[in-house]
Amino acid sequence: PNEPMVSPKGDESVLFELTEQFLGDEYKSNGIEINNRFGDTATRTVPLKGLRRTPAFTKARRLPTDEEFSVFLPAHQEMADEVIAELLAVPENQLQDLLSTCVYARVNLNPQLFNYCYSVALMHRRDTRNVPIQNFAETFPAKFVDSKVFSKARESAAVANKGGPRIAIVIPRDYTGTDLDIEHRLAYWREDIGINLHHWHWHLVYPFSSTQREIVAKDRRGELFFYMHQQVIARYNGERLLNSLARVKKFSDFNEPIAEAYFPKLDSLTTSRGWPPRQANMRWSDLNRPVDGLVVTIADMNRWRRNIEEAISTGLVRMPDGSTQTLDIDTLGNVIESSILSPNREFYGSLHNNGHSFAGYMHDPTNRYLESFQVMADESTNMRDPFFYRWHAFVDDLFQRFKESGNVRPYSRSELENPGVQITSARIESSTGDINTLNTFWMQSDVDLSRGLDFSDRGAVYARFTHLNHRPFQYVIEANNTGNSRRTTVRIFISPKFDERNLPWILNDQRKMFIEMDRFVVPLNAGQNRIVRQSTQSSLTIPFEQTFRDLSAQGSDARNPTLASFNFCGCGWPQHMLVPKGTEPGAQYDLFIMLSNYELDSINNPEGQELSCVEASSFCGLKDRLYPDRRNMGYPFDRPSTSAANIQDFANLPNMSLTDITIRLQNITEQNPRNPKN
Ligand code: CUO
Repeated sequence: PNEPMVSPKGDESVLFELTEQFLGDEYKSNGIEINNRFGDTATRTVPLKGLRRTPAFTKARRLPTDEEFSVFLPAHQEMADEVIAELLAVPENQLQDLLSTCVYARVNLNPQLFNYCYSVALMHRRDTRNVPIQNFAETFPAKFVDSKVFSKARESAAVANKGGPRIAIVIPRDYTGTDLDIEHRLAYWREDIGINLHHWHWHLVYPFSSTQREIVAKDRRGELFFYMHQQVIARYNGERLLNSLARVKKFSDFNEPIAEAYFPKLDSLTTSRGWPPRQANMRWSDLNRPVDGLVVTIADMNRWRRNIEEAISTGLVRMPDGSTQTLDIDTLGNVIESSILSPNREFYGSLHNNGHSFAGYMHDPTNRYLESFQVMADESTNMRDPFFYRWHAFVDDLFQRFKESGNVRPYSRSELENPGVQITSARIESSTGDINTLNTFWMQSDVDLSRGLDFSDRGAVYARFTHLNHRPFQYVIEANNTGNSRRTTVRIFISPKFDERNLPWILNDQRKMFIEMDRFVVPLNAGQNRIVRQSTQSSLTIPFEQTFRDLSAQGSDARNPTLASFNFCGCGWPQHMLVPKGTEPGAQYDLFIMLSNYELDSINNPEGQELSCVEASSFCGLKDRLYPDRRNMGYPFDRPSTSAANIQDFANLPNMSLTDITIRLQNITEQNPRNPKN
């Protein structure tokens, strides 16, 4: 109803032929001819097979089509469970039936609810696994860019000739605040479209609830919840130091006022309302919003937290029958988040998810004003908000306390060394010719928003945004192997060299600041070896074109079969944000490289599975396979060391190296060469 049943694809626009069976009552009774408006511009009409059975969607129908949807709201999660179950229940390889069921769901349900369930279903049905799901910034661009873009886009669509050249609508770099707000210094990072897309995609790949347990029960998903978010906090903290701010302060007193304000300046095209802002010094309140299934108090949060802290300090999880089990990091991830894999959701509650809801409803905790949630309660928008990092710093601290508790043993020398393997030299070579200097700069890129706009049948609507980028570089590692030929895992991390007072770190603080840059397996011949690895090959990142897929102006990747398998492949840290911003004079960083013992790293995954896109396994795992590293995620920095006080002590094994590097920001803005020529 509020978006067309047309799928533009390249120059083609496809119209589904909706018979009465598909229409909601409001259309049946008043005789609206739904096809007419877009029928004029459709280049192809697709007839639909009749529905064998009309899905009841008893719960899902209760969400009006013009409301926001969030998986953090228990009522919405139940609706999603219902729709996903229905889409998965269509028998395998009955794709016409699936299409009809999807169209029926699309016409009759809230568009965001539909989009979420449709994406999860495509990703998890065996017969649609390789069907690309649409980029979320394409279907719901309003969650990613300044709301002013849309009125300008309407204007431009109204006056432009079909197919004529388009002038990009420029999104200013500082549209959500000024530097009078110190937190605004980080806006370029928090509001980056690629970072927000990564986070949305991660949670789509790793849902925390489903009536189908196997959708949730992916290999080590609880540990990956910990690790991916831990690395986000480490990256954010490093970025804060570069902007002369201290590391983020965890939000641990749930009654304390929140100093950080946030005014998102996003409008929802679904609700036709602006996203609610947060003033400085607002507080959490008990939530009593039965309509959202959200009746939870701060006292509940404190009780769950105490129970989790008890599990962390004892190393034991209490089961519903009163027995106990040993706590491990994967279980702890599922407990804290919480996912349906949490062994005792009654006792440990849903601490992390409800934190997002408390933050999301500070302005209307009892629904008195019929207000929708703030950006914190939506996974595609919450990384924009400074409070996200305060909340996740609290969450991360729980995990770190577990890693620092007596229940986790520090690594022994034999778990860190790699007998016979020695790094003889390691350096970074930049494409600029610099050695051990990384170069960053600003770039303006155009994205085509037209597919998420219902007035844009006249062609592309480009928005031009500014983002950080860096010059490509390579790692060059020389290693000596006195043993037989074998494999090794190369692990590359960087960290700021000094803390916020410009003092060298103690290891237990710096280990939390190391950010993973790459991890890969290479063969080592007997004798001297030279390992060369490009920055674009990072196991963390996906290329710009894959982050933005159809959005990228010249990427035009719907027509590029090499990017067909977007589903897992859209998950990944954006390549353009791989390197921290640095500073103009140059920020000093430690480069840590380790060649670990492959016998303790290896995982038996089936070889030879054809992949049609770059995978970013460090944060996102591998589709239908085991996480490709047997070590604990974050190894070797996930645990404190008992023997080393600082990184120099720690990195003194022959299979490790520590190199001083500099990250230099060149404060210029370049145009992305892929931008369309005006
Ligand atoms: Cu990703 Cu809190 O888990 O946002």
